[in-house]
Amino acid sequence: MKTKMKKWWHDKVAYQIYPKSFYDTNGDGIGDIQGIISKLDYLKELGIDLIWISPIYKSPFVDQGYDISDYYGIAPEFGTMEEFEELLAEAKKRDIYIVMDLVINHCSDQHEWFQKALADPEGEYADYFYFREGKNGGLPSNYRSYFGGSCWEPVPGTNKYYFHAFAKEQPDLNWENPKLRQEIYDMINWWMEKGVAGFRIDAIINIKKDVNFPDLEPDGPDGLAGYSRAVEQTHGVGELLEDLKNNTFAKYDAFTVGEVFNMHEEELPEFIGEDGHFSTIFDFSAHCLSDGEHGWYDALGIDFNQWRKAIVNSQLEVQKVGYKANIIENHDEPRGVSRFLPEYARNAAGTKMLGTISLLLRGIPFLYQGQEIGMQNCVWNSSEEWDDISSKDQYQTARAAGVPKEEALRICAEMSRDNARTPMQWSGEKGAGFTQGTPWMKVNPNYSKINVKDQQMDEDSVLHYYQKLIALRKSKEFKEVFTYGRFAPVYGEWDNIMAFYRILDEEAGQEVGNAGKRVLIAANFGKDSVELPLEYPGKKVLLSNLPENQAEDNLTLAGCGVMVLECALHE
Ligand code: TEU
Ligand code: CA
Repeated sequence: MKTKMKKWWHDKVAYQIYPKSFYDTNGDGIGDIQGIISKLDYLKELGIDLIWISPIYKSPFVDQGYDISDYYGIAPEFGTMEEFEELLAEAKKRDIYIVMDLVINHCSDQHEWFQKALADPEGEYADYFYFREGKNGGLPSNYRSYFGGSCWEPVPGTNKYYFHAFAKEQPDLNWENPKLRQEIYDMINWWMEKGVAGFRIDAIINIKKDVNFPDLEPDGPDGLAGYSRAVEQTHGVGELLEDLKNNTFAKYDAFTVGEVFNMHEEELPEFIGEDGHFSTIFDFSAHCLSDGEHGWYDALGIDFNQWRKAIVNSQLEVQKVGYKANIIENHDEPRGVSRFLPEYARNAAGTKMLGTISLLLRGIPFLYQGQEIGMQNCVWNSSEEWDDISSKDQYQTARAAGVPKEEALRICAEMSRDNARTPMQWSGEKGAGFTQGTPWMKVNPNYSKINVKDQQMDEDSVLHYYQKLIALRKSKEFKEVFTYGRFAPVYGEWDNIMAFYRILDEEAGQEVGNAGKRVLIAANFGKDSVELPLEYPGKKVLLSNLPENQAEDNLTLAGCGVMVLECALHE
């Protein structure tokens, strides 16, 4: 890719905050905006440039804020608009950008628009949504929503149904309606004017519908077909996305990161090319490896070779076109340490190894709260412990498919979104230092072993390692190569080795002159030590989770060892 045009966000390191579980300052057991403000210095020290905050708008919290009832209001659980403005100002003082979550495929059933639509199902607000009559005495189509059950829910007092891809409390907005689109654009511009740097854009591919809602081949005992299959077959989202961009983000040079599943691969340049719909989109290629055909219960475990292949292929494809945002985990995914590392590697060394790979891939790194201390999946003793609407549904789905109770619990415990939503572990004190009160959600019992405070006092901790890792990525000398250097996989035929170069040369599309560089990032996911012959003489160890040894001809990597080694650019 010829990256002649540099963008302000190319070299940023981002951090996702799930506000409800981040830090509670008033003892109600719920994280809040003041909690975020009070941790800005912590994030600054970690090296964070940009924060994405999961939704903080007014919401009934059926889906934890992804069901918005007022796009212009802050949820009182989190604070006030004045406090949000204070957050913007405090972040700015520290050169930190704030990115909001934009949930515009759907709103809450409590939103004024939907309430007006229900009150007058023939009126103009009904056309903000998809109100449809049933077919052949049944529902308008046979789609199964993401959270289970039909995508169609009766509109009371009529013979119509409204469409929802997610929960029934999250009615989908009708993007074919120009009035609705204008309302959304006005709202986005209002937030941009307030000073946010951009948006993470939720479930955005879903905005385009085949408005004929054709039935699909049923794929489960309920006789329904998963809605994602309809999304896969839908075309034309690009037009809507361009309209969105041109009326909003483009005017502000905003940073936008799309949450995109089921994209047609050939559309990647339109999505994230130089002049794409978005600045970037998340790379979920490793996460999608555990998509089950019918749900979590028939998901396959992730094996190392598949994982390596998924990431390498994705990196090679993306660099022809633009940048993806790299993640290990987020608020919808289990903890990466518990998911992508074999059991013997779920320790500090393995955690540092996984973090090094993720942060030094080509793309925009996003850390998720708690990742920097190596938080892991929680122990779940019963499905009752979950709050998450999706975990509950997946458990029911597994049971309905005949999976025994114990087994259904075990599987869903591994995949539950609540693994990422347990409170941030700030200290070994009661409530993990997250709250003085009763936390809204179970605290992971391992907080006495894994927490910020202890790690701050330990030079060798995961937290200190992440600080060094981010500092290296942003260092004057290596920022260019880690931002614009191309990705080239190496040692792909070696068992358990995940390794790649980042190379700054003419081929990387930059003017390099004498400043060319080659950095090798090599990790040994195995148990036993491995000796790799170096293709290019080693110059300097930049970072490692092993006792440092200068490698020149060979690189010795103990099990769970990772090394970042500057090598000679040419042989
Ligand atoms: O997630 C959207 C999300 O779409 C997933 O359900 C996705 O379709 C699926 O994993 C594909 O494999 C976003 C938010 O991140 C999530 O928290 C919300 O629950 C959801 O949208 C609805 O707003
Ligand atoms: Ca609170």
